[in-house]
Amino acid sequence: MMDLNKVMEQFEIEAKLKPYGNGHINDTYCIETSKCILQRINTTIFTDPEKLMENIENVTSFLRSKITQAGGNPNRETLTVVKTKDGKNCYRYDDENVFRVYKFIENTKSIEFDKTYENLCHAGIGFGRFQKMLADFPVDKLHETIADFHHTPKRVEALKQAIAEDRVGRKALAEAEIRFALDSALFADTVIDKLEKGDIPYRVTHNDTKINNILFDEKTGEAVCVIDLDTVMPGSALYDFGDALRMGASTAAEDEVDLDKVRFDTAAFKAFTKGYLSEMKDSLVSDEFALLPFAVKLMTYESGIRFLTDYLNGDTYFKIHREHHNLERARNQFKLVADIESKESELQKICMQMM
Ligand code: ADP
Ligand code: GN1
Ligand code: MG
Repeated sequence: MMDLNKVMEQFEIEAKLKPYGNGHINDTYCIETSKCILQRINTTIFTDPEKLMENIENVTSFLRSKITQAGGNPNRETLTVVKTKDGKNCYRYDDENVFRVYKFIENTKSIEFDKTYENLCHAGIGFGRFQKMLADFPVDKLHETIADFHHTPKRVEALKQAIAEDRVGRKALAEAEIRFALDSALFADTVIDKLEKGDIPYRVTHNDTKINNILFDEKTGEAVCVIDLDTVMPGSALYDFGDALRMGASTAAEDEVDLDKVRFDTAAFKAFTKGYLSEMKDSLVSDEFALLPFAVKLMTYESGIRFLTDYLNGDTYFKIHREHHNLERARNQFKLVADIESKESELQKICMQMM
């Protein structure tokens, strides 16, 4: 393990000395150092961290001025990148070890499990507002940090290649899941086709809208700040909406193995959608609006095939905690896909009632 204190010395961290107490003998000072987050960027996945940090710097600066104009608190409502002493956005120790520092956002909480409908409504407002505030950000200024991240048909191609190669001899263990994935592949190109034809717009999207990528106010429970901006790229609003509900409206964790526990909760969908549309209703074009329920199915399917592909490739992408973890995750996501499909018209009705 490298010396992380040495890493921290590279960053411009404010440290103020303030006289402390009322002692009559010694000179006493309190060293006030701003609380920060240190992250090592995963350079296996994000191969160009400098470009990634350029995206984050541009997006957060843009948000900062929007938040200020709206009378908000930019130190709380968006991430603040702490520069290195030589003015860079990250510190490259070597090719595997690249670090960044953000100011710590105080008095907030993360929600991992046990989300309430109220949490989901606030998450919808948070992600919707994030998209709305970035509506006039110049999309072409952004680097693609992971190529074709939500290009579902290319994800299907990657799965087919993994099946053909069967690198670690797991194909036979995943027959049912492979069949489900390939049988369902027909709908994979719906969103990308519409983007490419110009029926729906490319927007600045977050692309990883898990509920734990929002910080909530500790007291009020309101969404304070959208974090984890590594995948902010040009994309579709549908990706963010669908991905948030993939986990947000599941009754179980993403890797729950008891599939009877894995269901799509339409009331959770309603709660999130209510929050999301309160921000985005006037911005969405009709095709985006019509595809909201479908997007949840699509993103859940995409997530399932990504887990399955990684399983067949020998677990090289997602961290695993047990041998068949990625297969279990894929199974879980496919169970959810089937459940979402059976509820799609009900979800459509919920959306119509909110217009
Ligand atoms: P990962 O990409 O590994 O998911 P995140 O950027 O989401 O990493 O950070 C992991 C966790 O650290 C978050 O869920 C949140 O709890 C906490 N966190 C990250 N950034 C901040 C911050 N600026 N202030 C307070 N907490 C933070
Ligand atoms: C990864 O880093 P984390 O846990 O927020 C992944 C997402 C997946 C998610 C599945 C860059 O997100 O795309 O949906 O796992 N992020 C990346 O849990 O691949
Ligand atoms: Mg995260």
